[in-house]
Amino acid sequence: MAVHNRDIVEMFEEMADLLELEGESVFRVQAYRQAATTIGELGRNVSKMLEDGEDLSELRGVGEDLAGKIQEIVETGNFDDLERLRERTVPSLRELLTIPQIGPKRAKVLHSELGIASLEDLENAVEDGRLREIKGFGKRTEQKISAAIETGRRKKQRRLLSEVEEAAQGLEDYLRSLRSVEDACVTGSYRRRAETVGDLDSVVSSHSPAKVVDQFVDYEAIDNVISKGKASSSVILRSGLQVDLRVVKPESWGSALIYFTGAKDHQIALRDMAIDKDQKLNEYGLFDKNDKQLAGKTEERIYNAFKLAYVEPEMRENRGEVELAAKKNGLPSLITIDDIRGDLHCHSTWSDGRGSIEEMANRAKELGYDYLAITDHSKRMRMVNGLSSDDLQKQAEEIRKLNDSINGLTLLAGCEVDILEDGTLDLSDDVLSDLDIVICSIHSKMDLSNKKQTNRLLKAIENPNCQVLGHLQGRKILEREAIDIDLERVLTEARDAGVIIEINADPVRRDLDENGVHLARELGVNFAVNTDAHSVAGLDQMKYGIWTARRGWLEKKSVVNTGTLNSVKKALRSA
Ligand code: DGT
Ligand code: CA
Ligand code: CA
Ligand code: ZN
Repeated sequence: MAVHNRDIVEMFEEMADLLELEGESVFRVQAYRQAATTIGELGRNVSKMLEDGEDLSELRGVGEDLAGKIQEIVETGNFDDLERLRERTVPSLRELLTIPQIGPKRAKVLHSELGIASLEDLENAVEDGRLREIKGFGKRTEQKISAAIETGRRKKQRRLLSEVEEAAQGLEDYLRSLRSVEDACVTGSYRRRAETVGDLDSVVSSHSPAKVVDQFVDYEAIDNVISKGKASSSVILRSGLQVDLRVVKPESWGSALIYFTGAKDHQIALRDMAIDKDQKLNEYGLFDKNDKQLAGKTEERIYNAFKLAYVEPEMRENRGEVELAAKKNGLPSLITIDDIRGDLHCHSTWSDGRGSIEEMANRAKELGYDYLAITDHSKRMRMVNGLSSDDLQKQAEEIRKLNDSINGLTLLAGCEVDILEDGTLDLSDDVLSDLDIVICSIHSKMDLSNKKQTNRLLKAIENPNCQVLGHLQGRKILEREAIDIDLERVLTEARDAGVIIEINADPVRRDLDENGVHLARELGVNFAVNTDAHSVAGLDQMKYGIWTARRGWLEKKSVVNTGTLNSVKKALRSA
């Protein structure tokens, strides 16, 4: 499939921005934004839906007009209106919109007041202190913009794992569909399920490499071919993502997988083991000193030749996994998504979620879960309609009523309560102690000093109603740094108090991050992997949390929501 939902989302979002920059009506701008949201949350591929003859204008916020545009994108890979708009807009002006603090309105002001028409202009204006002279741009905004320019520079080179998934799967499908291809796999950081991905490294097994390369460069999602050799090629996809291809003979398939999956340091550790035995390991296989191939066909055989157990890609970071693989039963038996029996953090239309409690419950049932905790925001989060004590009690009543009518799934009445600046919680203890589950999270004052932020969390942990710490580090991948805390101290206190640490599965959060998970695992804390879903589709994002758990070497036993409802209840600290 050439066109992915994400391509459409990006085109519509860009369209909305450019329309706004042009001063178009709010309604047209909003229409594109709404449609982008809808497509982004769709569980199915839009091209497929069109193939099946489904009527896209039935989708929320997608009328006849936008359905037509989607069809155009799917059929041609292009979107005429957007192309024309792009041509009309100064390209460097569009760059400005990549800075989160600058929307179309501010971009227009910057242009008219200071003649700023590019990121470079903006950076100069920040340096000269000219920005703060404009109405609506204080010193703080100036600082934030300066930081965002820097982050943007880093971000340009890397993407979230979730943003490259459709492209990687499409590529794998395409390669596997070719007759001369025996097998194909996207390796590198993508296969290791890292948080971000620089490029995609595809490895193909075939008896006729040159033929595969010829067919590869014909792939319809390719924008431009950088290089093309007898058994390798590099291209840029229309989305801007780079893809490297390497084709090997079937007898080298396993060694090529190990080489290109990396990480470099893992693979070098193996190579050094070979050197110690007077052997040679490269992408073509493991060879003795007479260049006779000892292994290469599968990854297992290579690990085997070193007397190592198979190492899962998520663990190949040279963090000690090679030493463990050398011991009998030394490697952890990593948690898998099938181990998950419920989700303990999600939002509904009661606060800022887009699915009703019932819709969320139905999806949880489809996922085969035994339980789902509804944990809407507390009142401090006014902009997302956070719940007051009264609301929450009403909601809990409704949830308990719903439980009688739903079979096979138990809903828990919970709350994601804000940890206030002084470490107290945003709802009273009587209200909290009546709930089935209380998640405590920080959503404000993210820039406190290490000492204040640490004390804030320690204070929250002291409250016996605090059962789970949600997205503890508060970072957003490629967007926002983690809060500054003494993580070891917080995790230790949480462990001693019986507070569960969340691994938030939202693909921009993945929080705790993998380093935090390693530390917490060594300290012996209990985890919960939760989606924090704000829509029905959000419940399907569990895998990103599982991947972080696996990268942190977690086994099923240290994750509470792999257990029965009863065991979860026991794991939750009681007030
Ligand atoms: P990325 O693309 O930055 O997210 O990270 P990776 O891990 O996918 O790295 P990439 O694309 O540069 O290379 C893919 C794999 O190829 C890498 O994990 C290990 C292997 N590799 C790349 N460059 C070297 C190298 O200079 N030496 C060795 N031994 N292996 C390399
Ligand atoms: Ca890569
Ligand atoms: Ca690469
Ligand atoms: Zn939250």
